[in-house]
Amino acid sequence: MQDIRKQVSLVGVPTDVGAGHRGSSMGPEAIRVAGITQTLEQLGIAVRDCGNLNGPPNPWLPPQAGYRHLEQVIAWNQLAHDALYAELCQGRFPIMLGGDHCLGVGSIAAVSRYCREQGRKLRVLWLDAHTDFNTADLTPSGNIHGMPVACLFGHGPRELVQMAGQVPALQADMLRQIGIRSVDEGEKAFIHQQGIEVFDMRFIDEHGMRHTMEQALHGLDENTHLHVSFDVDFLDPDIAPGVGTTVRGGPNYREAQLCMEMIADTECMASLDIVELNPALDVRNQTAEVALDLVRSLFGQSTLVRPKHKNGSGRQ
Ligand code: HAR
Ligand code: MN
Ligand code: MN
Ligand code: MN
Repeated sequence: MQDIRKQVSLVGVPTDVGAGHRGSSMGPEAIRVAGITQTLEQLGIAVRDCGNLNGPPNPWLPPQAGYRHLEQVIAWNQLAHDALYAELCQGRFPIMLGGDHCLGVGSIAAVSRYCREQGRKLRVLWLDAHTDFNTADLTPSGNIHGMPVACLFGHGPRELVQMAGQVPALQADMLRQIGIRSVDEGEKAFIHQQGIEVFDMRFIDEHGMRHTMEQALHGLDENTHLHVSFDVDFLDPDIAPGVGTTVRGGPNYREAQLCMEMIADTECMASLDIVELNPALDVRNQTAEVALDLVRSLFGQSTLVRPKHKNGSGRQ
C-alpha cells in the first residue's frame, strides 16, 4: 500500500471566529511563509496546497445564549469538513492550517465520517493546554474554540454535534489529551464524567514525555487512523508566544520534539490540524517556525543517530 503520508494536501482555514483574540485568521499564511511546502517536499512528500477556504468575516460581537459567533462558526466548520473529507476520499493526507480550534469540529467530524465508511479505527491525539470541553452552560467566555471536544462528544449546538453524520462523532476510547494545564471548574467535572483520558502536565512532569506518549499511543494497529489535533498553545510560551491563550508550564522544545517523533514512529498518522497560531502576537514568525520544526518530526525527520527499533523509541 502506498504511504498516504507521502501525499499531503494543505487546506487553509483562515478564521478567528471561535477565539477571544483576533489574529489566528492569519495562521495559514504564516505557516506558508515559514515554508511548510518546501519543508515537506524536502522529506520526499508531494504537496498540494489547496489554498484557503472562504467563509464569513468575524463580526466581533458579544456571546448570545452562551455562544459567540455561532452562525459563523457553523459556516466555517461546514466548509472545513467538506474540504477535508474530499481530500481524505482521494487518499490524501490533509493538513488543516487554522484558524482557531473551533475548527476541530469540522476537521475531526470529517475524519470520523471517513473512518466509519472505511471501517477503520480512529485515534485522536489532542495536543493542547486546554481540554476544550466547555458547553454554553459551562463556558466562562462564550468562545467556541473552548468547546470543540464537547461538540464531538455530542454536547453542543445541533449543527456542530451532527456534522459527522453520526452522534457522537467521538467516544472516550478514541481520544487522548496531552499537555493539559488550564481547565475551567465546570469543564473539569464534565470531562471527568465522560471518562476521557487526560495526560495533563502534572502527569508529564511525573512520568516524562516518553512514558506519556507510550501510554497515549498504546493499542494502535495497522487499521488505525491517527489524527493529531495540534493546538500550538500546547507548547510552552517561552518557545511559542504567538498564540491567543498562552499558559505557562507547557512542554519545552525537546519534550515537544520527542512527542512528535514518537507519533511519527507509529506510522499511523493520517491527518493533522495546526491551529491557534496567531501571527499578530508572534515575534518574527518564530512560533510558526517552531511549529514547522515539529511538523518535520511528525513526518519522520529524526534526530536518532542509531536506527530505530521496530516497535520502540530507538533506545530500550
Ligand atoms: N477554557 C477557556 C474558555 O473556554 C479558554 C479556552 C481557550 N481555548 C483555546 N483552545 N485556546 O484550546 O474560554
Ligand atoms: Mn484548543
Ligand atoms: Mn488551547
Ligand atoms: Mn514506560
